[in-house]
Amino acid sequence: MTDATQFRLLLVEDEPTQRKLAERLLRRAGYVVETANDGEEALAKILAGEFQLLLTDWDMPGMDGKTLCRRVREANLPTYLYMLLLTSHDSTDDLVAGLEAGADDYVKKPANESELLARLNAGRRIVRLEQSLREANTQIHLLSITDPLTGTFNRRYLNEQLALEVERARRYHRPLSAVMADLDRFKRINDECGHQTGDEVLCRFAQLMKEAVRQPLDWVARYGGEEFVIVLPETDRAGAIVVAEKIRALCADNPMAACSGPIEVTASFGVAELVSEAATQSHAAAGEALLRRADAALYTSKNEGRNRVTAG
Ligand code: GH3
Ligand code: MG
Ligand code: MG
Ligand code: MG
Repeated sequence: MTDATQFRLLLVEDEPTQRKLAERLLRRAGYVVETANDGEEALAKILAGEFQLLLTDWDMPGMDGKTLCRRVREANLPTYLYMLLLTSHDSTDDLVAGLEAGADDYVKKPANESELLARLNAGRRIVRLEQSLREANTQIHLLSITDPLTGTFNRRYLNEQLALEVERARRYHRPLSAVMADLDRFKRINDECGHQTGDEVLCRFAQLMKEAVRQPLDWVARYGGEEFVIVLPETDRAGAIVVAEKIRALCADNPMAACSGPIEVTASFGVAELVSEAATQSHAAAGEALLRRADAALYTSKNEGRNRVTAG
């Protein structure tokens, strides 16, 4: 955001002539302006729409500007609204009360045009700062739950989210299953073709799993090394076997490019469904037990010759 045209501003003023004048000034400065005649109308518009700036008169019939500021702050909007009070109250006590109610700044009436625009400019800097902070936070959060190599969720997310899935499944009496997947003889691919090819195979396998499930309801996490967990809410044991078998076949039937031409890559799978007997365990402990059972089933698949699905 670099200029005023990308800022939505709500102007609140009960006096029609003053409102018109201010509206014209703000539009000329490039703001996208909406108006309201009093505090109630303004609050409804703020709660319904996305504004970045509020310029409000203090004295108005009904809800006044100071109360409006307080109500906006109490609403805890998802994005920051910069609020500027226009006031003929000029005692220090009044101004302090306005700022304490949640206004960011004030301009005394009658407002000097260039001062008003300069103060709104300062408001835009705050709004931009808050926006970039929010974007950075989202990005950091995403990084903190993503496996950098494969783009699946990571172990941290698995631990936290699986407990929540267990909680939801228990509360609504819905099935929940987990599939543990492990590439077969993967060490050999690394040894024969190098680690980089190994990495590529891992990424392709992760991609294949993500495409095979119903995102975002179903999700895939890297458990570690070449082991992944597929979490399947609303899915019972039989359904989870179907998903695992589909991925097993997709993998086995589609050779992946490697150092000396395409190579067959297979994987083994262990399936488990959340059991109700575990209802006394904590959600996290029940999630861990679910994974242990899927892992035991995977171990059976490995022992029985690999490239297969076993359900516990
Ligand atoms: P199995 O069929 O019994 O699963 O045999 P395996 O060779 O797949 O299993 P093993 O546990 O012996 O070896 C796993 C290999 O996975 C060894 C390790 O170097 C490799 N590996 C783990 N993480 C990565 C990674 O991020 N990139 C690459 N290229 N290799 C990885
Ligand atoms: Mg007024
Ligand atoms: Mg393996
Ligand atoms: Mg392994």
